[in-house]
Amino acid sequence: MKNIVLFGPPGAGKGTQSAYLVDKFGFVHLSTGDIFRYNIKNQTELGTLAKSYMDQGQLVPDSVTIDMLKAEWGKYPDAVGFLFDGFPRTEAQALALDEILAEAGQSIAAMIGLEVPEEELLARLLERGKTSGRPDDANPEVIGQRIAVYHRETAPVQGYYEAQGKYMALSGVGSIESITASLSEKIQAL
Ligand code: B4P
Repeated sequence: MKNIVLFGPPGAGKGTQSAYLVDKFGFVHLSTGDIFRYNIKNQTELGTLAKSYMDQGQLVPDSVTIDMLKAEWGKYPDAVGFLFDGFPRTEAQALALDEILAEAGQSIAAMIGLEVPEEELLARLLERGKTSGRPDDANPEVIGQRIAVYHRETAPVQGYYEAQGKYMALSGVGSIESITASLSEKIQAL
């Protein structure tokens, strides 16, 4: 089983690329952002809680996010592999993910980080905000906050996987097709 973490700052192209990789490799796609948005749309208790953080550009607390991810992961005992998108976003989440997988005799094969300059991230998210209906994309201040939180809390997760020899970087700038091709090459070589 190949379990991959797709990593990068907000707007790097994680969600965009995941859709193609799922088609190509048959991964189960676990996007914590998508799961939170599903809960917000359906007005669940979890959704109300998540929204209060997401609208401010803050991370949803680790305990809530980890429990949710574990429950989702457990729904796919026959998966050929998982593509984790937007998780782990903190070192505590990375540790928890290793524990969850180890209990099932599994592990992460690689973390692939999409690298995109900050001006480009801001432009992409503002563009998406015009049509996505996502409050966290519509406001430049909230986007700035998300990028700051990424640098402070999420970027160190790269070091966690580097220490295990599992981190690889890839440019997230260029056509969506060319980035999918480069990602696919890396995944096939694992
Ligand atoms: P996410 O849903 O993960 O949102 P994101 O970081 O914006 O990435 P996304 O995948 O949606 O965007 P993409 O880069 O594909 O998180 C949202 C919020 O949820 C977080 O801020 C946090 O509050 C909460 N959350 C989620 N996970 C959490 C966790 N583990 N712990 C705690 N809190 C958590 O695409 C961006 C745009 O770029 C798109 O419009 C796309 O069309 C465009 N684009 C993509 N590739 C491009 C390319 N090559 N060229 C040009 N444009 C491109």
